[in-house]
Amino acid sequence: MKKILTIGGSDPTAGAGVQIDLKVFNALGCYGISVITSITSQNTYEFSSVYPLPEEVLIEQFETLLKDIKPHGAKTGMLYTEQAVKCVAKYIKKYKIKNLVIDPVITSTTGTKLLLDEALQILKTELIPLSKAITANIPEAEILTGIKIKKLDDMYKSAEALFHMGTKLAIIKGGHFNNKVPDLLFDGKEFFLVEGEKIEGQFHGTGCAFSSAFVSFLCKGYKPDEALKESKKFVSELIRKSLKIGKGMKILNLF
Ligand code: PXL
Repeated sequence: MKKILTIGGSDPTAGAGVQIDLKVFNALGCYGISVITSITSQNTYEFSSVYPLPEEVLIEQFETLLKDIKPHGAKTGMLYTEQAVKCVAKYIKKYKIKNLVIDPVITSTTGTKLLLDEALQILKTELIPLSKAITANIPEAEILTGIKIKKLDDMYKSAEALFHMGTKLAIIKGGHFNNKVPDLLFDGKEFFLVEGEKIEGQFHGTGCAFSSAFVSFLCKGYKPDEALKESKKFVSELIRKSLKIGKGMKILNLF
């Protein structure tokens, strides 16, 4: 069985963060392991706080886990601090982890900062060059590349710019577009565009679920364009079946 490491924040609703990542790995037949960077306090309508874990706690988790278990792939979600980004880069290198998928989590659906400004710079210079793929939504791609995305053509330019930051597969998710929600992948040579159907509403954890599905399909040997198609299909289905478990946003349903 493929083993996949998620590195990110804890979300008590289990709708995003490491909790949803582990559920996605499981649903796709992979074994998920985790390193927690921060503890968030939130429910489906309110995000109240972020508590970043001290660096030594991150180091302790990585050292203990990775001397025992070698993952086939990894993904990052909420990293929050510069120290956390640097620490992740160090362990990806030290344990030569292939198939690193970066979900560049910058703000929560409710608008809370999930990556500090200094950390964003380090993510660009130290972590993206170690990655196999980056899965950015439109606002994240705009922040990372500085290119405003107003039309499809801008997505192509942005994907090229992301690729040139040092990843192997640049993915831009067009969920914030209104019509065909196009997702675009650029591998340095070719572009692949996958369209879907817009489902109205706000759903918690779709970015986390998408990047977790993508790393799972990559680890299972799917080609990048197939992994993209399958991940999009998988997440659309979770959105279609989403549940209202609290008073606010709906969460993805993996049953
Ligand atoms: O969806 C991004 C995300 C990632 N990780 C954690 C989160 C969120 C959004 O709220 O809470 C822990």
